[in-house]
Amino acid sequence: MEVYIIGGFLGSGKTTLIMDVATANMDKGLKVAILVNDVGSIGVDGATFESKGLSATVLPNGCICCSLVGDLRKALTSIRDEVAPDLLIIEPTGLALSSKVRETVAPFASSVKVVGLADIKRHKVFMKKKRRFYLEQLAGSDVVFINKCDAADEGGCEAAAEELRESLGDVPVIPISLKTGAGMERVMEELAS
Ligand SMILES: Nc1nc2c(ncn2[C@@H]2O[C@H](COP(=O)(O)OP(=O)(O)O)[C@@H](O)[C@H]2O)c(=O)[nH]1
Ligand SMILES: [Mg+2]
Repeated sequence: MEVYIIGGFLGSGKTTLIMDVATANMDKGLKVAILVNDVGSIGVDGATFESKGLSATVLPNGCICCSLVGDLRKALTSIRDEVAPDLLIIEPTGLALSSKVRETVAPFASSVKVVGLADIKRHKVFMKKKRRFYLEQLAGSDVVFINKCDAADEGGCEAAAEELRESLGDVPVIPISLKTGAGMERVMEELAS
């Protein structure tokens, strides 16, 4: 099974992105499963996913990058053996380091892709006040999307993308809006091709 890990702070649009990506892959005939560890909105996410016909596993009360590593391994084993999806999409908590989740997931997956989701509305504040963690969380990604560009000032998302490219090095950084659909063809190129 292929695995996508969608990292980023609470409220940056992880669940919204996962629904779009899961739907696009299901439309292509793939079997898709979801594993949610987002303590902020567990009930909602689990129910929402199930209502779309996705197999959803929820791991509440902890973080799969640290206290729940054992639970994550158990969940991965049972998803792989019992659900056997083509694609598993994981939503860690907003505080998880995706690079740590990747380490745990790798032995269970034929391939792992880590996506970092940033929120343009909070980019400036995070660069100033939470810079180290913000960049460390995004740095483990194979691709970074800056979301909510519909709510940015003219040129704001491109400037933020450039700033992140300078800080993160080799990672592609792509401005998008999950609300308006701007940049979605790049999202699907990366995650549903
Ligand atoms: N303006 C705007 N809001 C968005 C966009 N994408 C998601 N949101 C909203 O941001 C909020 C948090 O989204 P959610 O997917 O739950 O984020 P998560 O906590 O990372 O899973 C929700 O109210 C979404 O409707 C976007 O592109 N633009
Ligand atoms: Mg969520």
